Amino acid sequence: MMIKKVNFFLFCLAILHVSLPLFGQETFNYDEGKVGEYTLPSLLTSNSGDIVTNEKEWKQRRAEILQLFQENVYGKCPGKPKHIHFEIKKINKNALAGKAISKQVRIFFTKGNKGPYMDVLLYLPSHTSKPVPVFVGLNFKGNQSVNTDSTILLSEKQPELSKYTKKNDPMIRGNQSERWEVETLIENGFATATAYYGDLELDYPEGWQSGIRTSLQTELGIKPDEWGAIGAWAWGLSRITDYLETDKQVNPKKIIVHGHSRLGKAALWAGANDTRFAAVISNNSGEGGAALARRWFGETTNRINTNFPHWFIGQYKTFNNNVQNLPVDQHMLLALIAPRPLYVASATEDLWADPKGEFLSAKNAEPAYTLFGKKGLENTEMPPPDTSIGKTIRYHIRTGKHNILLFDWLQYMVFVSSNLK
Ligand code: GTR
Repeated sequence: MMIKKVNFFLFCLAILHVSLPLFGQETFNYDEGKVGEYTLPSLLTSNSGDIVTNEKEWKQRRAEILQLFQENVYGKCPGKPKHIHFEIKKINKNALAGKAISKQVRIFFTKGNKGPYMDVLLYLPSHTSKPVPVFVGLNFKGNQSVNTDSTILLSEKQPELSKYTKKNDPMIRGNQSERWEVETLIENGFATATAYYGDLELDYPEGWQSGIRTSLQTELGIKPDEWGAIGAWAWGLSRITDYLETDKQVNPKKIIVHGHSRLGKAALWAGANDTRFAAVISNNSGEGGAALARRWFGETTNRINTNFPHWFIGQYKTFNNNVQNLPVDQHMLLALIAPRPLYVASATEDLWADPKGEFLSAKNAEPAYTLFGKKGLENTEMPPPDTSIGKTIRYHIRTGKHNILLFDWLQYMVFVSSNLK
């Protein structure tokens, strides 16, 4: 009898062992054959069970979905601080060999100029008679990293990060310029605005203590644990937009938010919350960004929450081993961008971000676009590498590694020009 019980116990364990990867996703899968079955939460079925069939009903459903993401993934998203103000630190009318005007603007979030701030670097094409569209995105290593332009003010916050991470990361002008096609954008009539993401919150688990989640809690009426770092970065993107709306050289109806990787997650969340962003671009944003959480491939919910406990709220961690119970999946985040143009991009060697999961997520966001009579990806199969497909939702998978490169930028410019007439 005893032996039988033990055998039954072992049998159960064996079953659990087989099924845990599918549901708990505690190990990493790179085998398409092992992805398994999953069911996505229904985009167009409201909390009360009604099917959404038109724009008007979508408005309500959209609010429900936004709330589900706030409560389960990214946390609350505060609005514009009452005392926000801007200080122009530097204007260069002859930037980039005369091709551009650069403006460096400090955004203060509280009264006076002693409180927390973020430093924005804006390049505008010099030879334009009318307000221009602008690409807005945060950078990983300080404004001086985006271009070798010696007039860019050095980041004040970036050196602080090295103190905590103990990684020697000297500030080198232009060491991220491969990712920032400033000249190409300017030559094509676009402006580009950026700020260091660490101005909002330094990217390490205790970074919130010296970031805006702590310093602005009274001003914004939100406790540090009611949102996460991704939320803080997304909030910062909206504050850049607050400034851009005051700049006469910028077209406020053509503000495009973009981001790579973790900053792609932030760009999507910013685009979901702030409809002033006329178009949204996610570059290799992966888990917690464009990629479906339920698809067991590459990074998992468990892994992202373990490695980066500061990115999302505590509630998200409760789904570490049962992602199938998460009331949302990322196609619903993408749908929050509808009917605005959305670009999702992957890279062939970036399996960690699950390119197919990013594609399928974009595909499953389509029904929201259809409600507005907009065309999404249309294709049901992933396109071959280096081919962009779709209209209002567009997708490509670039040959190569996890990065944002000239090929990506060229697609984004065409996408914006054709969608934001
Ligand atoms: C990875 C992380 C990804 C992605 C990436 C990045 O370590 O697992 O989710 O965001 O970092 O930001 O480069």
